[in-house]
Amino acid sequence: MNLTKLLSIGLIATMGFSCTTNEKKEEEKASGVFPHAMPEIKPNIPLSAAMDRMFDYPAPRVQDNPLYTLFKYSEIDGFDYNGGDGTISRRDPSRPILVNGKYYIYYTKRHTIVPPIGSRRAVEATDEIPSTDWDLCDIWYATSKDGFSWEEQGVAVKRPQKPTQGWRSVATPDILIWKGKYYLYYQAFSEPSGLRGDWCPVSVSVSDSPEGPFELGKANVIPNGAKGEWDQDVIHDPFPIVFNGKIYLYYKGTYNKWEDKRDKYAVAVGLAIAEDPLGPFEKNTLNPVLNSGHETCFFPYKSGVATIVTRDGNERETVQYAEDGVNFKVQSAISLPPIAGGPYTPDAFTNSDNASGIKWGVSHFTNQGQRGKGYSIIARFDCDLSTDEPDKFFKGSNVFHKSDVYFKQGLGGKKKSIKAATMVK
Ligand code: AAL
Repeated sequence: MNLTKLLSIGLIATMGFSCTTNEKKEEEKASGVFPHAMPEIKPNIPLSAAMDRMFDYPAPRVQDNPLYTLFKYSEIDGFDYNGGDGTISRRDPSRPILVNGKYYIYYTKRHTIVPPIGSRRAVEATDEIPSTDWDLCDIWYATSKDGFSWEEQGVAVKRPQKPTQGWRSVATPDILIWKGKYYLYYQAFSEPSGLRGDWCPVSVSVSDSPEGPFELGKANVIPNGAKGEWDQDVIHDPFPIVFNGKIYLYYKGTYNKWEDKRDKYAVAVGLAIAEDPLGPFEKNTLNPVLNSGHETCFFPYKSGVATIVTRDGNERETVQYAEDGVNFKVQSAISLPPIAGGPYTPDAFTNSDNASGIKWGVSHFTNQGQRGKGYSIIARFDCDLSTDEPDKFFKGSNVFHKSDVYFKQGLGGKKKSIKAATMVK
């Protein structure tokens, strides 16, 4: 092709493009109708509330939204569950950390003579019979070279001797690396879970190595709120990151619940900030900072903090972001979020103002096993909530289940008897 021909094609193409753009603008102005081609910015025409807020997301199309992702799961082999008889359980894993070429995760492990009898029967729990899946547990750790295949190594934090806090069970850990030391924050139960709700203070243990030994650093490191405050009873799922040069520790609280209003249960997430891992932790004055969520999952993202909100509340199954780590806004709605997710977060402790986000992690599945033999397993999840070149595989906008997933949900409430009566006829 000669140069003249090339130039003229270029000119025609440019003219064509500017005509289309101009035409589009004219069209918009003339009709005030939303255009066929997706506008990159909010068009200057009257918009419905839904189309107006579409431009408040990181991108108007979900497929282009860096804070939207699909989640894909892989089984982790190498963890023995005693044939699934409910006597061994692993749950609530920490985020993986990478030290000297090896990933480490920490998690709740229960190995009891019988499966849990349930929180409603907590008074019947003994030194050998667990009430809940996280009763009579220790914190164990596993390592991996690739994040897919893991090897259990042993106990990281053993429940201490009575009466030290946590003698009944230590559970739901997450890890902080701060000035070369490793800190595990975890729930320390001194009674069977279920006796007074799911009551336990948070302890922190410290070690010079990711492999331990971990020694108790401080018990009750994040104190409960005063009577009448939302977090008076529950400080759960402690989850530390480094942000703004400080330790930002997010935690879950269930409220509006105990003692006499169990069916009014609500969940929120609070933030406590410290300059030293052993505290003092100061609670944010705007707490709670999330109106939804359950197990906590936060990560530094660009110059702010992002979170995966999994279950409970109006904003469950969303990804949210806060430039200041406090005022979170919904960025996307997601499907199949990782429950109790611990994301591998390269910038969890780097205090970066351009954090790269996350691509994988570990999470748990509860409700394994037959009725009365409940236990949990840890699995790997993959996703794309990172600032790298997007992996299109994770930006698909739908998840389709087989019908059995829907049918297995079952019918309850008043309609159950209507259905039963109809079926008989
Ligand atoms: C979870 C967490 C906390 C609760 C229990 C074990 O998944 O929210 O850890 O106490 O359930």
